[in-house]
Amino acid sequence: MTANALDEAFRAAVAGLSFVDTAGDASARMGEPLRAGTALTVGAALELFDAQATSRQLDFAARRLQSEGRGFYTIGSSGHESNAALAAALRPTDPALLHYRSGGFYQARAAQVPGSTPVRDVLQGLLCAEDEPIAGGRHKVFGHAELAVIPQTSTIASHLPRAVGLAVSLRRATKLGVAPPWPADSVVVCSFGDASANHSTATGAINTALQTAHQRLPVPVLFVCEDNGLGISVRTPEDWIVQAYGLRPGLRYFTADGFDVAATYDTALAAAEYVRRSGRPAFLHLRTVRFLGHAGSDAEISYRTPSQIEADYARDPLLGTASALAEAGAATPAELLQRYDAAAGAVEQAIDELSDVPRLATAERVMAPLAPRRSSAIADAIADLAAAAKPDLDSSPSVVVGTVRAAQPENAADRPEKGGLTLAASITTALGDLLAADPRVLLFGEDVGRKGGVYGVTRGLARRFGAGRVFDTLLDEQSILGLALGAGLAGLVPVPEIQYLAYLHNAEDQLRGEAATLSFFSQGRYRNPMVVRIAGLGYQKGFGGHFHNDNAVGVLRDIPGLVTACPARGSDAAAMLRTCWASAAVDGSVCVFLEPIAQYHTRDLHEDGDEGWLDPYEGPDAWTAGHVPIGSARTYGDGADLTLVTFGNGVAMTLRVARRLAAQGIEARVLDLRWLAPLPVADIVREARATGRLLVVDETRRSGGVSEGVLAALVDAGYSGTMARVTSRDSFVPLGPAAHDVLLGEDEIEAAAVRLVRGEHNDRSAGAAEHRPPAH
Ligand SMILES: Cc1ncc(C[n+]2csc(CCOP(=O)(O)OP(=O)(O)O)c2C)c(N)n1
Ligand SMILES: [Mg+2]
Repeated sequence: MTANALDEAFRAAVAGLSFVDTAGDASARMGEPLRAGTALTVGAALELFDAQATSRQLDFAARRLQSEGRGFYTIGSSGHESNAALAAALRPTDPALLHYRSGGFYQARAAQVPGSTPVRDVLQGLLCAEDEPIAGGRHKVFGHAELAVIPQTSTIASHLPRAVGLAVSLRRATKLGVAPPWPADSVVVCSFGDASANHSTATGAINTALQTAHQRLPVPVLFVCEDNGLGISVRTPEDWIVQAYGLRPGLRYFTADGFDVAATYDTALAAAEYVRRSGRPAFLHLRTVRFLGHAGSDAEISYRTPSQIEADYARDPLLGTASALAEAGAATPAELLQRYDAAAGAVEQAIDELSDVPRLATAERVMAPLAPRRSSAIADAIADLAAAAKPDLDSSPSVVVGTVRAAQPENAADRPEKGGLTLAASITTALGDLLAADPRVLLFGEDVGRKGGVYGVTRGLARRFGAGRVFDTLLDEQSILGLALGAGLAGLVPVPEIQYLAYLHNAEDQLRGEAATLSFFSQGRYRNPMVVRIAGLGYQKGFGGHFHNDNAVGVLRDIPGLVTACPARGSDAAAMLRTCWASAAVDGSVCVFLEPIAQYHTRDLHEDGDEGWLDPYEGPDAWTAGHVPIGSARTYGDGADLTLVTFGNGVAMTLRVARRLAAQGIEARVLDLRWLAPLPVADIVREARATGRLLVVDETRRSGGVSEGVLAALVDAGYSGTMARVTSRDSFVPLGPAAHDVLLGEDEIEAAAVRLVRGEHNDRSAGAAEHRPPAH
């Protein structure tokens, strides 16, 4: 269906409406109900018609602008404009996460906020204008900080976990004394399509909301399904949405036909009131039609007949509002068409004003909001943290480690004897310090609360800080990350835990598509700071198999702006955790804190009982001096023969190998990357040039693993020395002793180091055995 055909059908239908002349002064009736029994006044209905008409005219303009080569986006809202009534039923401060067809909502929301320029906003989005208010020309999204509209990605339903997380967090933040940016009694509204309602992200988020409400915790979220019966070309089975969501215990279901503006408004009002009053989730099923195909590029005629398409004209929500107004005697057909044309005129005028828009023209400008890193502000935040931590530490139950206090670890292996803590105990203690010093910090995940995490890393923290701050979640990684996304928006600093790296993969888009893009698509107007703790990597003793030893980090390394920390030992872990916290709090960074499980409770480095892998836990006085900036490596030794670059489990292995090499007269230095993204490039290049021979010791896979980044960084920097790598194999990790056949081992590291020093490295790199030339 073309825009012209829709326009003509609407004009003809309005012209044919019968106007009921109530013989009164229409302007005097603005405050009266549109019809008996509705809360929608005549005046409000006229405003809704204007919002709907404006949205429709913007869809027409989008097609025209594209045909002129000026516009770049044509997915429209035509047929869905009844969502304007939803906006009118909500407060303009109710956070909204909108479907891409919620154009009517956007216009009506903006009409509630003086000074808004919603026509210009949308056009600037279509034109990719650099001064568009939310994405700044990076995408066409509905979003505006002053309108409480949080921009969404194109990934359908991916915003629902965040919406649920925000609903849970608004009241929780207020309880914790943290003022969220929206009123504590807000309703969080999220809209999505009928096909999207089947997506596991949607079903998971709705389930999470219900499970939360089932525990009598507030989760004031209104799910709005804009049901046009189609997902691109695929029909949603008749009555499926009501079957799926109309009968869910705990989910109050409301339904409205978008053609009937008064009924839609009344139903939305009842739904919003229910959610606000009860703090429980509700589902509003808004029945719509879809005009103009899925997008400008969609040849709808290939999967729908002309008569099917034309039958929808009679259900046009603009026509519905127009006919209700005519029937009420509030506007004549001619007056309605005048308003419709006035909306077109306003759109045209705004287009003229935007005839010469500035567009993003350099990579630097595109990337500017990607990941701000204000290193001195991060350092200052750590100094402030130290000041805030001191009074609490003085009074908290803790044990003295050297001259420093730390929480008492409950795992026997982690108890300090010679004045040091394991990696796990250092993380526990540092988490405790963060919780004590910053009331915005929340810790949550599967088993994080009572059990204290699968490996005991959060043990004791729920008891110490209460279930409001350290708590168990349900078993759904998308929802755990969604809670973090919402909590960050609400002004908190969430520290979610994912039990194993393998199970991040299952929810990865919440990090990649949602968390990491928000700053980019909102120019930092919205941020979702977080520090995602993930237990991962291989070499676990006692709990084997791939899923508990997953070493696939490629999926993290290529996410623009994401910080990935990977501490090898306790002292680094504590300092790096504080850095991640500060970066999240100060710059809104999305940080992954990858904890090598196999090092959690390791005490010894070279020999049994040497306790070489225990570290003192430094107290607040040392935090500033001990600050570890993002992207700064740690170097062990100053051997001149060889530089061994490693991280994670590799650090302890490589330090042992370095000792064995020394016994053979090879002096190596060991560089622990500490940060897998951004890589400490300057440190790598400096230490490589210091010896002229570099071996990357990488426990992750040969393909997509960390070594690729290290070697490429050296090539980019023009490093001219020799270099080689040893890695784990491109395999999943098997259960039992065979794990060591695919995971990198110390013998392999040592042999490669010796070969490199002897100049034999090129033909003997591990993992490439099948390509090796015959041995000489
Ligand atoms: C996760 C994901 N898969 C596929 C797509 C491609 N896609 C975009 S819109 C769409 C159909 C959505 O239909 P529905 O939810 O009913 O919304 P409607 O467009 O009908 O309003 C699809 C498959 C996507 N954006 N995201
Ligand atoms: Mg649909």
